[in-house]
Amino acid sequence: MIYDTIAAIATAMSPAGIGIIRISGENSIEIAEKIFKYKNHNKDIRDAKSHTLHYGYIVDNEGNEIDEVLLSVMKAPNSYTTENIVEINAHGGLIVMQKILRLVLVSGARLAEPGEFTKRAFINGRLDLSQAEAVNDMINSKSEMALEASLSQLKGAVADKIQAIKDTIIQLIAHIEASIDYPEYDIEELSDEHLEKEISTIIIRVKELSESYDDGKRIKEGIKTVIAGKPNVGKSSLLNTLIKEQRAIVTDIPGTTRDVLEEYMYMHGIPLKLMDTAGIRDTEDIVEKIGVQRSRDHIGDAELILLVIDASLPLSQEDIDLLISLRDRKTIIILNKTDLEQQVSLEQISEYAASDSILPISVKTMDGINQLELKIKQMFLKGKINFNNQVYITNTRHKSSLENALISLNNVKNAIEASFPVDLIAIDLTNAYNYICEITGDNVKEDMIKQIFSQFCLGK
Ligand SMILES: Nc1nc2c(ncn2[C@@H]2O[C@H](COP(=O)(O)OP(=O)(O)OP(=O)(O)O)[C@@H](O)[C@H]2O)c(=O)[nH]1
Ligand SMILES: [Mg+2]
Repeated sequence: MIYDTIAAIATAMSPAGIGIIRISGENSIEIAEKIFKYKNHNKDIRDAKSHTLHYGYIVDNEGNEIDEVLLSVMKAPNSYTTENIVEINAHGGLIVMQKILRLVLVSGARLAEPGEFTKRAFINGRLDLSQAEAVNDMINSKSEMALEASLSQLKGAVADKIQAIKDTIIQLIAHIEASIDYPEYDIEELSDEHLEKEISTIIIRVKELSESYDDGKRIKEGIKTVIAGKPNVGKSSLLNTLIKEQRAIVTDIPGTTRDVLEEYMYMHGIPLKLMDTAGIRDTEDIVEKIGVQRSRDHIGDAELILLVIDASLPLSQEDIDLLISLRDRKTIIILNKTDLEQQVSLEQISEYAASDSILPISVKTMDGINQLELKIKQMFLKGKINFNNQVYITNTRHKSSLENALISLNNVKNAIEASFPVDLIAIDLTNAYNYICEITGDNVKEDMIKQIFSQFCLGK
């Protein structure tokens, strides 16, 4: 299909060495001809071969040189969008880039909407929907691991799994439909046992993929790790040390942190979303009170809690209350300030928590920080989280399509058990198929018809 020609600044809107203006559509090379002049000769850019780079100037309609650039030409269909693409590599100044973009727009392009280049790549069939979404995820990746997950999705890892599931469902539908529509061909009917077995296998595979979302989400967003404790124990200091940046305000006044601070970090291969919270205590201060409530809320749905206790002060009731309330949670108890004289002993804490979850450290001298990082790593590698080489879905839309497919597949299973007629079963099976197709964004009908006839060679 032919669309209008779109253009946008493709690089970040900040001063940089190089900035790229991207133009895609039928007229992009004509537009380039209007604004580009070769440095050393008078050739016509329209004669350029695909995938070539050209050195020259961008000039306005009065012939003024705006910037010295490298211009690349990628002709349809071998480009990102499958359309003619011109990319102008300009000097990255904001004013220059905007000037060039304006010139491109005046010369016949329209300003692209967000994601429109990738949308065209999808509409023109170069990427499926899950791959197009992966492009966006890659751009927004906060860690190497998240980047790997989206790269594998872009390469089609999710699409391959989906395809395998789709193939199995469609074979069943094809078989059922053919036996309904072409009784004269005497197609062997599927036995209920066979059908049930096939459906159960599909359910397991869909479930597996759907459940990979939790790990996928962890990779994308990090394991929610809340640093908690009463005021002034060193929570904010710990956050700053772990992320190696003076991000949170640290003072010796209890109640310094009022709001929740969130930082993403990558610890020994494990992505963490670290949260520094307000120290928990009873207070009349309205602002602090809200902060304390937020701390409690975040502790409520944290996956890991780093409970900090000031070991240079006697254990207080506030510490004990927190220790008790976190008994059944995944918690590391950090006895901080070991550089000072100790008032809290390991034995005391062992009354409330398993001794291998307690760790003395000093944020001030960095004693124990390595052990803390190792402990966090151990906790997650011991557990069921395993981030290696699996296919994860990381997208909520995919998750909900898979869940809907599961509902339909379970309906199929129940219908078989209740010995419903096959055409009813086919309806639910088709629903499941359509939900799965939503993930890759396929055209369902054509796909299905093609499959049915290719499988059975009917109607020749
Ligand atoms: N001696 C010593 N002092 C520390 C250590 N860690 C933190 N502190 C000090 O303890 C005080 C409180 O530290 P913060 O990090 O602000 O404590 P917090 O738990 O975030 O406090 P609130 O935000 O008020 O809840 C500061 O004066 C820090 O310099 C440590 O390991 N040793
Ligand atoms: Mg603080």
